[in-house]
Amino acid sequence: MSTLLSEEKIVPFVEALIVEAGDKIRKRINESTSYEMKKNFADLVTAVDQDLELFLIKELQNRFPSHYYLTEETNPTQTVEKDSNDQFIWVIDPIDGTMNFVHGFNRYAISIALCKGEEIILGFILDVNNNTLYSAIKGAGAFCQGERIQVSNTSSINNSLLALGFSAEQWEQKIDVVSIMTAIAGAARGIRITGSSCLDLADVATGKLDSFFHYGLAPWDMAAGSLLVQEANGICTGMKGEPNFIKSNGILVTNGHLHHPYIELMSRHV
Ligand code: 2AM
Ligand code: CA
Repeated sequence: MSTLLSEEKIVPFVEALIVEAGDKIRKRINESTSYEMKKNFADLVTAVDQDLELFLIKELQNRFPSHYYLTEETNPTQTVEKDSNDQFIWVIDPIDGTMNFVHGFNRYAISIALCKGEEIILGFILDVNNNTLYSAIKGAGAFCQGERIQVSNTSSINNSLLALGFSAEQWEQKIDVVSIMTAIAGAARGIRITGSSCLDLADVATGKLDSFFHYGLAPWDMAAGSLLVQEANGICTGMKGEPNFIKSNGILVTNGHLHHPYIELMSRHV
């Protein structure tokens, strides 16, 4: 890791923290049905999301007092200043898959990434229900429960399993994900819509899925998972291959072999 920080100290600290946070979510599972709406009826938040985020920020602030935060649910005191490439920024989603959490559908995760300026240097995802920990270190690999992971070798769309998602805003605006999905339905082996982007990214990184795309995600939905995929030798771009997927309106993720075939297939329907 080409930073001022020592990964040997940070990685175990964040891994222990995210596991502790997972315990806290599981202990409050009975509160999951009590939610508020944010922008619309599909955009939900619970007290568990908010409390978890504050807990994570407090613990990280104690340990790294000069760092900054970009988070989904609260406005931490040290928010990111624009155009500073030397800032260390923690990008946090306390629960990715809040709608699943509220409905008792067991697929949601905690996602934490550390960036130096715009470069994502560390990524951590905890699959809360399976208590499975994913970690990625820029330049040093991607891991599941400490074991190195690798994307799939699938090289034809016909043999591929793809996941996609709808963000709360897309649901309202009806961006035409459905027509892209229809095209893929005739070409790919299967399609999954699971409701947790960061776990879909983790599943591409481990080779369970071959590809994933999603419009309208926020940085906290994809920062940690995108590093996991890249360190597992996969590719993340915008939907038309743009390198800066965080700033694009959609993200396309594949095992690499399928990247151009999927861009080509989707470009006929975007
Ligand atoms: P969330 O659960 O943290 O909100 C579902 O397809 C995926 O889209 C989830 O990762 C979900 O993250 C994300 N998502 C849902 N609504 C969103 C919104 N308004 N902005 C960005 N991402 C959103
Ligand atoms: Ca969230």
